[in-house]
Amino acid sequence: MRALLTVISIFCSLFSVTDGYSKYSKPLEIMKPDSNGVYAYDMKISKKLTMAYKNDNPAKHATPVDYDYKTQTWSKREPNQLMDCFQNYSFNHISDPGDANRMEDVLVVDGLHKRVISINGDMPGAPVVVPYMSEVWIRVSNQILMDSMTIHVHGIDKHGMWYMDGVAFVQQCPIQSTNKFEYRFIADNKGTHWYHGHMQTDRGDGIAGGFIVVDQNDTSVPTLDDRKRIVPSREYFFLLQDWATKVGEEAWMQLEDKTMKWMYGYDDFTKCWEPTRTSDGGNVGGAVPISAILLNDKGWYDHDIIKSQPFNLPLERFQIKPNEDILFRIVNGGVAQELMLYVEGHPMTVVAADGDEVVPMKVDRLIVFPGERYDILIKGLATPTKKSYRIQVETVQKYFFDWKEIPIVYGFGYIEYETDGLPEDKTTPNLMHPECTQNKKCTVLNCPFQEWMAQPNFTCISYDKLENPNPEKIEAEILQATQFNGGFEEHFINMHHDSQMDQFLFQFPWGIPYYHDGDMETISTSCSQTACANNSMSDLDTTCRCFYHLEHKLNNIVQITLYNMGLGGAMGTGYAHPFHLHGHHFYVMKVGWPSYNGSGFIDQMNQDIDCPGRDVSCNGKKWRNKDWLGGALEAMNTKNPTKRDTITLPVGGYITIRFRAVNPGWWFAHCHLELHLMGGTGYAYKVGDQNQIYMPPDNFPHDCGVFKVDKLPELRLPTQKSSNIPYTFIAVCLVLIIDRIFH
Ligand SMILES: [Cu+2]
Repeated sequence: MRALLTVISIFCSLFSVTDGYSKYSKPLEIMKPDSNGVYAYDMKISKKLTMAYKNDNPAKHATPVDYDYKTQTWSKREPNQLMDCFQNYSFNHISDPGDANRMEDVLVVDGLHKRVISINGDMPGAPVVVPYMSEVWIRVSNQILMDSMTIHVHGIDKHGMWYMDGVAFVQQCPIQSTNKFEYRFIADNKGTHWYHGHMQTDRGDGIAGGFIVVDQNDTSVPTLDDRKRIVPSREYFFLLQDWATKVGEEAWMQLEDKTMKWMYGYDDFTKCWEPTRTSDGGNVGGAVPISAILLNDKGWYDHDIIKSQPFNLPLERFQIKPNEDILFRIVNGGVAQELMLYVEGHPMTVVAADGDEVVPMKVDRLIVFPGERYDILIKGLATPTKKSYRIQVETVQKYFFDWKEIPIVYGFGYIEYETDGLPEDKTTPNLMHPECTQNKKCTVLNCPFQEWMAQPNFTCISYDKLENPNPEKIEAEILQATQFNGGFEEHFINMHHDSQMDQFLFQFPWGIPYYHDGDMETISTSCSQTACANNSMSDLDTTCRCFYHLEHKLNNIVQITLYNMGLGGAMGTGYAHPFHLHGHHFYVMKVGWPSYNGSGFIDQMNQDIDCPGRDVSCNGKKWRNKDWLGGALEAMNTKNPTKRDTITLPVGGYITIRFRAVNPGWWFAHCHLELHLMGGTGYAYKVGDQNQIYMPPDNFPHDCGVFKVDKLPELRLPTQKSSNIPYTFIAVCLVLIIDRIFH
């Protein structure tokens, strides 16, 4: 009998869902490989109702649940469809042990009931943790009823295997509804990365999760203590999201229709959406109304309640012990907003950016842009005075378009001490950063501007102040500050217009470029310089949508200067764009900022680029000082540039990046704001000639594209095999006859 019970309980545990709502975030753990040593992970992509459970329920009812912040209790609704729809029952884990299991299936998200895209029932998907250089096998089953999707693992270069990178229509055909697709590659880059959808708006609707690559031989991280390294006793992951009130498709349609002002609803006459600005006057593109800031799957839709009593809400909690060293691996997986965070009462040490180690830097606040990752080290207090300390996450937007002040949106998590007897702090938090004062200013890493005039008690540290701890490992040619004799290419790209790369709006091809080397025009619109007006906004919108792509010679040092200047900036100023490069990591060689007036507003664009001013189109511009061309850019960081894959381009300024084009294939580069990418802020790039690009497996699906039919199809049946027999028979007879004649 006992054996039978054991078997039943093992059987049940296989089917229990364990990654939904749980009070405490689980520390990261390395996955177990399969018997061949491969790290195989199945991803079932399907829609799921938030604030509901479906497991442990014979009728498979999705049962909505509700949370009462006043009593901090959960209840479940009556699942019987023939009974009162508002009948609620309390969860009782004692009288009904199944309730614990049911709660495990609940995604909180913003506390409202709606459909999101889930990965194995989670949103975000569970973090995947694999060893460095291990073989990864992600097996995707698309069970979304209507939509196709893909998975991109952001931060892994997948050397040679460009077709495993997941960009729909550049690297693969979309995975159609009901279809399956497998990704298989080497985890070739250590650190904190993430996976996300790369088809239209699927990322913002829920397809995202952590992807962590761990060096099993050395799990230590650097510290401020004279480069002493320590092994954190626990590592936690969290993904931040600016969770929108609308699904991505509706937000995109409203942008396309230019009906954005009804973002709060076409029939709500009390509220009108308008664009927002940061405190330097720069716009923030696609900053659609936010329902909640999520830390993992948890936030709250009622902005007044989360600001006044976050401690009463079901938010993410991370356990810690006094003096314990904890590593937080943080991703901003959101769609539009850069987010600032800090941990109450606990200094943060930044130890890695985009997965790559940096010289440890102590900061008071950290801003993370969509696509970026930072690892921060926290030390537990020796004598904590309360049970829980707030992780505060907030938007950085300052003004509406008409300069009215914008309300900040907040998200919270908690670190909670595993010490008995500590009191829970139930006082309304002061969210206005009271510990940052005129005498003791707070440092903020990664501001999108040079100084934060609207927050005089903040001191901005720009991301180029981060230092590479291992500069001796950087190739000499990356650091070369004199002109190159061959093997070098220099590109300039203006990202100033509203969703343009130079004057082009990127348009995805409708087939895979690799398979159309000689006939690209059959699957894409080519970009013609002459067809694109340089300074007329109306022409920009209509004529310049094309398959914009660059070509890099294999093994060249590539230097790209992205700038953000001239006429045509969105709403007159332009956006700060988080730029992400697939396939290669780059070194941050130089950041050029605009100049600001006494109020902190962008005054003049950086003078290093030959852009006459904001009234003239500045596409196609280069260095004002021609001596800087060819690799001799002055004031680059030739000492210790950091290695990144996502970095923010300031409004009115520029960034210069370098990498060696070692990874042949078709890749992608784009702004990581979802609606900007949708709008056209991206380009594909090809590294190497066609014969230098590794071929995908022979059975790689590449039949997306165009089917044309130029006449009424003929009615044809398959050719009968037997009809070949007479010809074969006749041929054999002829051979025999000829043979007879010649003998
Ligand atoms: Cu952008």
